[in-house]
Amino acid sequence: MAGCGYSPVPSSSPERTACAAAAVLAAAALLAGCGSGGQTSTATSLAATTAAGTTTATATAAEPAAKTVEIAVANGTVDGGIVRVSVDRGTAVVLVVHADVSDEVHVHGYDLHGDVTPSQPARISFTADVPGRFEVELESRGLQIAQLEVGA
Ligand SMILES: [Cu+2]
Repeated sequence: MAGCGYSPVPSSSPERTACAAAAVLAAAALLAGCGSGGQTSTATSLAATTAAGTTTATATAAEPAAKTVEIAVANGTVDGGIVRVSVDRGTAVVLVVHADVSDEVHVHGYDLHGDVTPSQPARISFTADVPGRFEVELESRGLQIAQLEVGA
């Protein structure tokens, strides 16, 4: 808002109103600034606002992005500890599990399996459409490697 004070346009009242409105809109449009001057500034702000409105609408309508979760197991433990994953229901999830042993990755609840070897990570893709809290483990070792939490 402070930038409005530098407007070189002399007509105070209409410009002030327009600038105040533009300032609010400009703030929404990532501070697209109204400091550089009168008519041009206002036009720019309105254009930016239109673009911002379009962006917002698009973002709202967009599908949730896929969540990729990398898990690394070495020497019988999970790098950084058990990985906790929390996603909204309906999120596309990709689990990528690297291990220094051959085993089978098991996603409980969803009952999904994927083989892992030292040279080939397991890659399990699914849509998290069942709410709850589920273990992911290296099946034959009974080693929990992640906890998947899916919101209701
Ligand atoms: Cu299991």
